[in-house]
Amino acid sequence: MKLEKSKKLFEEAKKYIPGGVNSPVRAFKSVGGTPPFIVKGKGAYIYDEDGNRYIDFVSSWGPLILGHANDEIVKSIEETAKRGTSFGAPTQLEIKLAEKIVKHVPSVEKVRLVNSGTEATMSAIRLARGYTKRNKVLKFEGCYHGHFDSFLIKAGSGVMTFSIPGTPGVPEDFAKLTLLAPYNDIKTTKKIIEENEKDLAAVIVEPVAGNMGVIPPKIEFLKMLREETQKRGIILIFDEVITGFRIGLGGAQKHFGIIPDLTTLGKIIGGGLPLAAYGGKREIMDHISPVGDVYQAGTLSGNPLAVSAGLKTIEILEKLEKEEKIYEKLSKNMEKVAMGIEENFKKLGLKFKFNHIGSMGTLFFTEEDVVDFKSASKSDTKLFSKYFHNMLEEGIYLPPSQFEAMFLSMEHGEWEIEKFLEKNFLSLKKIKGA
Ligand code: KE4
Repeated sequence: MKLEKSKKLFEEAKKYIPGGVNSPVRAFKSVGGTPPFIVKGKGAYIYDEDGNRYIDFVSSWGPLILGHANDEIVKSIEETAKRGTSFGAPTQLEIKLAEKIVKHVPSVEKVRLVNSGTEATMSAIRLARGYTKRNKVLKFEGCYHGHFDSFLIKAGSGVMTFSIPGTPGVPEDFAKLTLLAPYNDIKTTKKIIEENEKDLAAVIVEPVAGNMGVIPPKIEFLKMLREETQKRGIILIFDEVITGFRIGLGGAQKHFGIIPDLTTLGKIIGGGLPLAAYGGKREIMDHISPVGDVYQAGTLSGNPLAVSAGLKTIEILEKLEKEEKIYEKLSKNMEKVAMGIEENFKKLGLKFKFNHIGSMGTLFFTEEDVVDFKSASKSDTKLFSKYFHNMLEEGIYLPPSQFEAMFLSMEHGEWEIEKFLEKNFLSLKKIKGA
């Protein structure tokens, strides 16, 4: 791939923006090389400044389940923008989106819209602390919930890619209020909950891990979390920023039949615009200002522009689910990808691992089953980088990190899947030869 223009733009960007990017993982630091500067996206494709076309499996890190520049979503944004983008006042549109979320997400009786996943998880933690009058929170190694101080303790996305355990700038006092347990480890987690039950305000978990690469939960692990928190009045928070409306209209909680006290959402519910949410039981949510005394606010929260994109997205998903069982279709397509990869492994005598659920998946360069942060960390990131660049060269745009998820959208059809598998074979073969 010719990347002359992107190279120049990257140098230009670095003059004004730290690392030339507005979110670290985009800088390709963990895979090396120059990130293509994108000019356009349509359907399953993105195009860079040098005129290269890629099949996009990043989907803006999850939001674009309907593909890039979906005509109906663009139209809805255009129409809304003509009436004004933000008023800082209540609008009917917000009720409509809140209604959809309440209708589909089993745990949500009331919901507050915010602007990013970090804002959603940060607010959910504050609410849990305010509601329980306790201070400690338990998270899981390798799970990432955004860049709120209390979470940057071995987070699995971004930070783990840079392998920084925690990060400078987080006060010791914050860090010590966050407990860590291994994902899917029932025994250790139960013990930590028991030992800290008096101080634990919340347990926050990605019900399907996406930020150390994709790791589905053991159902007994989620069941244990629900039971152990329930009996101690600890708030169970499912961080469904990735999985919400990704593995079904009701997210992972509907899929696994395990209902948390609070849920955070983002990505898909904004349809590609900045919008996220936290919600849950009325009894808990009514502790949020102005009803209750736990404060949280936001200038652009629920702004009509982002809400119109999110609302249109969910309306389309509802229609597609009714007419053609879109989520089953997306899962079947990811099954095809998984089978094809396994076939390529066999042909090449490779024994790597491909974890997937619904339309999200990760190819781990390790021969051990990947069930938690420890086993994910055994992946050969150098091999991943070679594979990543081989695929990029072939016009396949994957997340530039071993510890992220690739996504299929409604726009990834037979041809795109065949192309992916063909290039996957070539890229793996090249590595074998390397
Ligand atoms: P944002 O603040 O980036 O909107 O959301 C934070 C967040 C919260 N919870 C989960 C489960 C998440 O995956 C995220 C953000 N995901 C990363 C990628 N895995 C965003 C990409 C980036 O950091 O640029």
